[in-house]
Amino acid sequence: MNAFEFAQERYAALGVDVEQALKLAAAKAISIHCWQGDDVAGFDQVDGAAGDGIQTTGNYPGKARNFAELCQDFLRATALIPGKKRINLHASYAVFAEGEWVDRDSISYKHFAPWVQFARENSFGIDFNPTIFSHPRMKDSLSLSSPDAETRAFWVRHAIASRRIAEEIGRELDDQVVCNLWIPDGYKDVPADRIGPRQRLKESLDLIFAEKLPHVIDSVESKVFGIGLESYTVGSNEFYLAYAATHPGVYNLLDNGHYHPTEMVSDKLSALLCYFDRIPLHVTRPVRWDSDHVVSFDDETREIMLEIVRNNALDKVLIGLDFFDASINRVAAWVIGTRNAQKALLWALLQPSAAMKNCQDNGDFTQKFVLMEEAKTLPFGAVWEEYCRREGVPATEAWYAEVQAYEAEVLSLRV
Ligand code: RNT
Ligand code: ZN
Repeated sequence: MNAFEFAQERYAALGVDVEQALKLAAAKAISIHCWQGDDVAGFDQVDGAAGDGIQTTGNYPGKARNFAELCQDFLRATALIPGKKRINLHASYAVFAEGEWVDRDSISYKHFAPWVQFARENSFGIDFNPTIFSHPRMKDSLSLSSPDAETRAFWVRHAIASRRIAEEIGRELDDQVVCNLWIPDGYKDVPADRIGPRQRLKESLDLIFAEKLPHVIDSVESKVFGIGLESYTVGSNEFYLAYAATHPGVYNLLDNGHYHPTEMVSDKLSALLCYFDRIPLHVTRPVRWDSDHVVSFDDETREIMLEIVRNNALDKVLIGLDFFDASINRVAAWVIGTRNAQKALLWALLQPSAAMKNCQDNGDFTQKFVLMEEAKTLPFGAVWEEYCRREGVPATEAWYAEVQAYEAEVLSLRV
């Protein structure tokens, strides 16, 4: 009996069907953010760098500088990651023809057609985001809530253009595309008026979402604070949750770096699932604050996946990733973070959830506790390695040698 067969038996004894878990893990797409590859710089600004409420730290050499390099790096990473993949794009990654440039309120589908071709060739789905930060039209880090009507109008036009691009991508790929809106708008110090910016944001959102687009899954992403915007965030959790609840078709995206440190996104999923048929996620790793560290195989990542599985919500929760670490090899960062998300998903699918639920419903909390703890040391590694083998990717840490070779041959030549 090999290690995988042994694992199958151990799991079966607790009522867990390993083959079924492998099947479900392989079928669930994870949306991998393009912005890990270049520190959220994008292609549309000279010397683009993340600004307005977000920041990357680190200066590891070799970041992607253009469309070709970003695609090449993304493919290097995804060849080492099991499972179904989508690529999550930001509007700032518009691909312009030689000598062409248009501002963000004038971008259109043609600027993303090369991405669609890339996605098609590699069987990736696509998701999309308007880019409402790191741009001269941000006024004091305010956009859709700005007191300046022209600033608001510019960003409304950009968000509408982004939704239309997402719609066309969806039509082209015969798919539903998440179009997620996040803005940094807020104030560094205690504001004198809290409701004005929120009323203006609400008006802007109503203009943005007026057009019904059948291939788009719209979402809004709240945040508790941003860097340099510590005292007040216009798009708070309450604001967007209430907006989504009262605007059918607009969903509330949960980023697990965007809450107070003891608030858990894993606990929010079941609450939202009572009311929403979809929950888009940004899975990240906040270290003391919204630091966007690379996703680890840690307690909260596993708990988030466990809630998706236990609530029968694999079709309802749309898993996206959001991290950007410029202090380590960026291709390795993609691989580590996405393999960990996949690993946590498979781990969740292998928990004896039915048996534990039974115990809870029968008031047998002792037995539930016993199962929960014993399940932690089941032979998960053997199943993970089998999953990787079946997906045709390295099962062990051996994948890193491939990234090291890529660094020597490709990344280190970028200066
Ligand atoms: C920022 C939000 C947002 C961005 C990306 C680049 O705090 O998490 O999702 O990270 O859109
Ligand atoms: Zn996010």
